[in-house]
Amino acid sequence: MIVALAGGVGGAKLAQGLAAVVDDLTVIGNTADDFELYGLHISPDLDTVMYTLAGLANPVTGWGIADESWGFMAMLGRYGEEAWFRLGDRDLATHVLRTTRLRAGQPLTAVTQDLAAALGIKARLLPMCNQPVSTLVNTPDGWLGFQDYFVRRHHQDRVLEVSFSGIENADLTAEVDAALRQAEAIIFCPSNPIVSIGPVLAVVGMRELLVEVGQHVPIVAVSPIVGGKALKGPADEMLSSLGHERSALGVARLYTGLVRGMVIDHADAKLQPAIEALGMRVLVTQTVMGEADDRARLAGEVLNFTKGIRT
Ligand code: FO1
Repeated sequence: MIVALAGGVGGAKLAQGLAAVVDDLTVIGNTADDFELYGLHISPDLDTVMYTLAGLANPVTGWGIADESWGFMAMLGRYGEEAWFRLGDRDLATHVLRTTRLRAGQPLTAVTQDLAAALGIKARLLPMCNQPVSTLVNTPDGWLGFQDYFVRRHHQDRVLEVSFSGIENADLTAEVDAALRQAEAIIFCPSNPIVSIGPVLAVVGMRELLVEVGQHVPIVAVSPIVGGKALKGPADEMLSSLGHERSALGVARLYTGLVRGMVIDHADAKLQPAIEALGMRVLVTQTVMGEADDRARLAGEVLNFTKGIRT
């Protein structure tokens, strides 16, 4: 069984590639982007992975559903609402069901698995934890909720600090614990290392478990930074403003002590010796993913790379 840790759109693409080449895949998704809007529990990263694995994702944005209709948003507009977070009509059904089931007392893990199964997804999709965790971003204008920073303010603010509110109460779920203990390889997808993979690693007990499992199972990460730039989103700016190097090497440094291998792009081949000096193996390949075939191509290469890593 292969376990992937994933955040937003880049993570979802590699998860789709992995699902095409392995029979038994578990994806552990970031839930620190979750927030409440109009009384609904929105889990953007879980939904991005879920829709991508189901073949439903909007190919242009990467989030949301393809061929959406926007009647709900249009009606909100008529009421004069400043609707900065766009919820499509089909997507809305996911949030309504998730919220109803959470209110009825089901844990997020069970709700997520039910929704994913109903969409015909074979891979196991697990939230990183069942407790609420919220990423907060400190900016020159003060602390902002993650979606406020990311969507409403178009991730333009300088990020001075990041915190994960509620993380001290976030435990490993039995499902996440079992998946990691059964894994033959663990892959950190090309997701933002600070706000997508960061919260997953911050769940109480997660790092310790990864260190334990990593003694006999290869753990590798795919860099979301190519040629000093984030493939999508603010990971590059965030790395520099938080004092890290804005490169695949900067990402590798953040994962030191956890991962044994880094997958980097041809554009970053010159970083290979510096990453190897951290004690990691390096695979240099094309990490920028196109459509489904290309995602499966990268997934296959990453899996072969894990097989060559002796633990
Ligand atoms: N991202 C945007 O940039 N604008 C949106 O209006 C937006 C709506 C949205 C609705 C549902 C959903 O599951 C995701 C949505 N996202 C939107 C994406 C998302 O908020 C971010 O990409 C992630 O949180 C970052 O990983």
